[in-house]
Amino acid sequence: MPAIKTSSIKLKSKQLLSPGHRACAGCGQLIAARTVAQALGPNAIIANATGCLEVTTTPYPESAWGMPWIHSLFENASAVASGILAALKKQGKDKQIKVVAQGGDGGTFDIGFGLISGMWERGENILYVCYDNEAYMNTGIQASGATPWAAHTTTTPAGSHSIGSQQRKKDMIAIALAHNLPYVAQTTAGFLADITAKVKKAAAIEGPAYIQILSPCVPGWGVDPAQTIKLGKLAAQTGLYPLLEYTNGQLTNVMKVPSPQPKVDEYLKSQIRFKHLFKSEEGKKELEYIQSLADENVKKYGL
Ligand SMILES: Cc1ncc(C[n+]2csc(CCOP(=O)(O)OP(=O)(O)O)c2C)c(N)n1
Ligand SMILES: [Mg+2]
Repeated sequence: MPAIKTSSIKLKSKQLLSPGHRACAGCGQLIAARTVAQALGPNAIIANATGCLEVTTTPYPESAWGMPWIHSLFENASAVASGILAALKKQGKDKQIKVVAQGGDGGTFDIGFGLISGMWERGENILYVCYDNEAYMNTGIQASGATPWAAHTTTTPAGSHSIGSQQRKKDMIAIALAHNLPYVAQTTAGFLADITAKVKKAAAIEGPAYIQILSPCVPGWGVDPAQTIKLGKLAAQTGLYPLLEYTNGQLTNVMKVPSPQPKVDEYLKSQIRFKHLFKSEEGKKELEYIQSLADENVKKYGL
């Protein structure tokens, strides 16, 4: 066998999501997805919604996935996962193989939401992972239901008449909890060991589970590729995107913010999508408002 082929086979057998894919250097979503894949192990089947993760890892005829993985439409990863689970049940294999659906925030908060809600209603034993980079990145940074207050996107451009997005981020964690899921968690690409622990816990639970991972996006947020992990950490440490874990509807685990609590400015200032806030008196007021959202979280979740 030619040497090049042998080495690629070796690589495949070692990694469930291999490097050499086409995501941006430093992509928070790919770092998180690789961590998720490694935590799941090979006995899992992933249904993946359309979005950056799918596009960058599977340009036909190549695939970076070393585990069973199927691309669905943008909106129906959860329905495809339900079908996979039904087939595994029929074959008597549903206890040995974990079914996972995953997608971006657009595919989760907005366009795939109806089918996700149905999957949760049915109480199916499927783990859903949302990689939240806070906009429709794959199609050119359009705002989604996950886009935070005052962020510049191509559909919420900041300028003389606008401070960026004027919608508050949709609370998908609360929506998941409203479906009475046995396991709901939030984490960020700044805490890879936390992702691993949460995925292992969620995969071991019988029933539907939801994990939402803040995934800093290099072009969409306008950040340096070397900063994505740091931003994932700061998002949680400021209180804006806290690390949370709910078991049977009860908040069972949080990561406390450091003392002193870093100000949101520290998190926002290196991101081009928020740069307009640092240029005017009006922007200063918005920064105060964003700080109040972080402080609200600190109180609400006891951070
Ligand atoms: C029904 C439908 N509408 C729109 C699209 C175009 N589209 C493909 S990926 C995408 C954005 C994905 O955004 P998100 O789910 O947040 O994932 P990201 O790329 O940000 O990781 C859109 C709008 C599509 N493929 N199908
Ligand atoms: Mg997105």
